[in-house]
Amino acid sequence: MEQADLIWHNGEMVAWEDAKVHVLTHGLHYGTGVFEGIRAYETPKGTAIFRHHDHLDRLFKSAELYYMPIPYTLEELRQATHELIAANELRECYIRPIVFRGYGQMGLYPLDAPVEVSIAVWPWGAYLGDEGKANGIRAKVASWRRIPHDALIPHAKASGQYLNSVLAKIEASKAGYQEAILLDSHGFVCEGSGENIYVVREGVILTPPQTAGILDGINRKSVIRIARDLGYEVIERDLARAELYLADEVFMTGTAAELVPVREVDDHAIGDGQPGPITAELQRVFDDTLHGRDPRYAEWLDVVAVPTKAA
Ligand code: PPE
Repeated sequence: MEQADLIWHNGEMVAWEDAKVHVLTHGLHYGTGVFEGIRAYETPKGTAIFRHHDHLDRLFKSAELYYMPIPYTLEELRQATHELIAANELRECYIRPIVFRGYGQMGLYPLDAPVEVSIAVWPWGAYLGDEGKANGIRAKVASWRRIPHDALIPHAKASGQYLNSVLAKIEASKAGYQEAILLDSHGFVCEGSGENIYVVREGVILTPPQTAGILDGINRKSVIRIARDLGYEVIERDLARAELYLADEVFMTGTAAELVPVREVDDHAIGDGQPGPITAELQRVFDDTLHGRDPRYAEWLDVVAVPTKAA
């Protein structure tokens, strides 16, 4: 991975290589952590963090669902992130805040272990590759089902839950595909290993509902809003696996991945095997939105003052 200079760790700026934890950190053993993936982009107003408040709000909700009180306010973490981006002199970056149970207590009762908070920022290019973003990726339905609501909390972005995504991703990669699509425990389409998923059929955009075990993606909300503003009908409903194969277009969204067309699922070409027109239009408007080129969505940008390196 690419590195930056500084990481914010429990209220201090520390050197990248010094941002370390003890091997008996609770979260390392039991996955007791929650995190966010956020991106900042260069915009005409300077570097801006996309839907920063919404991501931090989800971080606080994820923490609460796992009984982890965060020892900072949302505003403190927002400010810390601004300072961190400025201190690292980054114009564009991925932002990874993580809240986790630290060192001091072993065993499955975590409430006496300290809650630690770190924020890292670094440059992270196209998650599924530039080629994938431009021409679409090949995806495979995983044999692993997405974690059910009655075993874990799909609405929480929790570290331990990602073992499920990791298994699906390894399986898809070893089979030669760029991404995995997970079905929910009822066999309906759920999401990618790190992205929400959408199908376009006869001009209508379909996406699995909250009850399908999805992560309630910030980009999902954004793209649904953009699609409706463009006049498209967006329906949240259960999707049968074959509806992926029969789709005119399939695409995915996520912070790391952004908006990525899917050109094949399980070796079935989607449409004519190239990104379709609705996907391309949404991708263009979404990209303009992220980069502050669309005034309709200016309220989603949290502008950071970053000194230029040359100055
Ligand atoms: N589902 C899952 C399981 C998921 O992890 C993500 C984000 C999404 C949907 C899309 O959510 P949103 O980013 O709010 O639109 N995945 C993050 C982690 C990726 C990683 O490899 O780490 C991300 O995109 O940052």
